[in-house]
Amino acid sequence: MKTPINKLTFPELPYAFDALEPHIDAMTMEIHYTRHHRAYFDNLMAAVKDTEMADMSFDELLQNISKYPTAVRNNGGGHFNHSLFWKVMSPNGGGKPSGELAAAIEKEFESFEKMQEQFNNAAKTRFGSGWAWLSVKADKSLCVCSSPNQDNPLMDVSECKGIPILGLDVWEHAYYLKYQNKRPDYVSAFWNVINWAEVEANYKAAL
Ligand code: MN3
Repeated sequence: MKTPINKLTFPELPYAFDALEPHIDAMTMEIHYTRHHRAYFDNLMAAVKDTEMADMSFDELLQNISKYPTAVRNNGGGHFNHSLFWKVMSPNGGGKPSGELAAAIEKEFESFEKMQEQFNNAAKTRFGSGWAWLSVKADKSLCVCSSPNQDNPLMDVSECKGIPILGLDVWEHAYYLKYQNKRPDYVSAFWNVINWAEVEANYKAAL
C-alpha cells in the first residue's frame, strides 16, 4: 500500500460476521475484526501521530521497520496482516487456484497439494502466536513460511522476505472459541474459505 499512513482508513469487512460459518464462527469473526484488528489500527495511528512516520507510505514503513519503535512494528504489522487476511477469505471460497497462480504453484511446489502441505506445516509448527504465508520473492518465485507475532514477509526483519499474497492468522484469538487447542483443525478449515481470485490478484500485483 502506497497510501501515507495518516491517510489509512479502517477497512470494511467484506462479508457478515457469520458468513464464514461453520469454518470460522461468527463470534470469533466479530471479536477479531471489531476489537483485535481495531486495536492494532488505532494503536498504529497513535504511534505515528506527529512523527515523520505519519507521511510515509505504509509499504515503505514496513520495509524499513527495524528503524522504528516496537509498537509500530507490532501494530503496523497487525493492521497490514488483518487487512490482507479478511480479503483472502470469502463465503464462496475454497477449491483451488487457477490460471497464472496455479501454474506458478505447480512450478515451485510440483503440485497444489504439496504447497498446501508446506503451508499447513508452517501454520501448525509456528510456536506461540504468528502467521503462515504464501509470498512472492524478489526473483518472482513463490515461497511458504511463517512469522512470529505480527511480523510479515514485507518487513526487513523477516527471515523470509517477499510480498505476501495469502496469509493465515494462527494466534489463538483467531480460533480458540471454536477450536480451542486444536489449531490443526482450524488450519484445515481455512482451505474451505480461501478466496483464490483475490490471491491470484495479489499474485499478479506482486509481479
Ligand atoms: Mn488476529
